[in-house]
Amino acid sequence: DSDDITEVQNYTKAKYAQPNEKLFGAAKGKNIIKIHLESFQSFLIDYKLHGEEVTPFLNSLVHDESKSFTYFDNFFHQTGQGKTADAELITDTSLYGLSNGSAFSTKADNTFQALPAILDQRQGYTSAVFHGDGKSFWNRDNMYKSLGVNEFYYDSYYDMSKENVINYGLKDKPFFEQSMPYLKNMEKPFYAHMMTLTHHHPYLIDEEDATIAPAETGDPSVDRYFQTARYLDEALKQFFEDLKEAGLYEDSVIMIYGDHYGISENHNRAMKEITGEKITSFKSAQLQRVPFIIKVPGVEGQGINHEYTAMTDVMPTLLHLLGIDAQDYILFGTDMFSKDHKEMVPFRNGDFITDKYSYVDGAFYNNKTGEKISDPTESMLNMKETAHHELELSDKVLNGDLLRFYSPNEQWEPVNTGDYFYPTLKE
Ligand code: GP9
Ligand code: MN
Repeated sequence: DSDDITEVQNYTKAKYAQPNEKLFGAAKGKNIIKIHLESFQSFLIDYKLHGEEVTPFLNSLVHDESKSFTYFDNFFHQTGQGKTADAELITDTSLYGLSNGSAFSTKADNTFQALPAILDQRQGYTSAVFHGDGKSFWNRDNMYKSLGVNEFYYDSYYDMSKENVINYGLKDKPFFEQSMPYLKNMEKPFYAHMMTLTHHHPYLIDEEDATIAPAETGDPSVDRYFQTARYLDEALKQFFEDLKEAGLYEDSVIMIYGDHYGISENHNRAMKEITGEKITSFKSAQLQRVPFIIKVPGVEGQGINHEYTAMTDVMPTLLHLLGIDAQDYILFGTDMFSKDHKEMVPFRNGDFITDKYSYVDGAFYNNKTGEKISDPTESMLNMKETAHHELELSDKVLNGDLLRFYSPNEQWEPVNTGDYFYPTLKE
């Protein structure tokens, strides 16, 4: 009830981090292109297989000589069973997914105060999601209405001929290619979310699309993981060229993130060969890093930023870049560019990571040495309580549909899902 939302509000207001003055409003009015790298883990960045870079294009953004991009190398996914859908939920609402199942599937009728709706209401943004799969996967066609997504381009908008499709859906190269005309036609400013798919378990790839030999661990999905990552990297490179040609590159915010791990703990033997280290539970937690790369037009990139950050931080960061104070909203993350950004990354299972130590499977570890800490300090134990409390509060929001009782500010109008409709282009 409303007491519960007050408890949540007190927590998030106390956690709030003031914007970085230099960046507040720096992206106001700019188009935002958000690119979802399916199953992409940060260990792929700069990784060399058979002496070759696996993802040369992404690596070139990470080591950007033009100083446009900032790469967060300590950014973590926080997804649970909702996988892709959790990544979408967390980055657009700064709430956590559920500990069981996917909120996209079970909480789509809730009230949300999500980025697409806020950007529309505050600054006239048009939002869209692009994805080469059926519209009802993860209940997207219902959930997007509650988030305030204006346009949804799904399989009926694409040429899904046999040669264009593998595994779950449209291959990334035709996906980006065929998305361009829709993107170009969008009303500006827009918030466009491009969701790739080919680099998805079990990493199937057609021979003509494979431009790097598989790894040789003998674990087939691990071995192919590098081939689909390479394919995704090439698709992305082509998309950047097309954006430049369309005049959409220079003046847009471009934000790239990995959605969740691609290699589960079932593949620890092969991953030992890949990383050269035994995959302990501590190591496994460290492997939950996914890339977060961002370019803001007119703002010099920072190169590699080592701040410990995560998916819940994305929405407050974007709000501040657009000049909207995050303080009004119920958000569990904090602005990654703020001096007061909070370096505590809770995972959905209750483990968490800070810039100095990790709490995994009931034990604390020193990040630098990987050694178990047998006598955790008071502040470490308090941090554990805080991380768990934060997850519980987020669960209360979703399970009690608490945002019904919350009005962020005078500008906020509750989303009316009846205003949204995602017509099928062809059967
Ligand atoms: C399907 C795609 C895959 O449309 O988003 O979802 P995942 O299996 O990664 O959650
Ligand atoms: Mn996914």
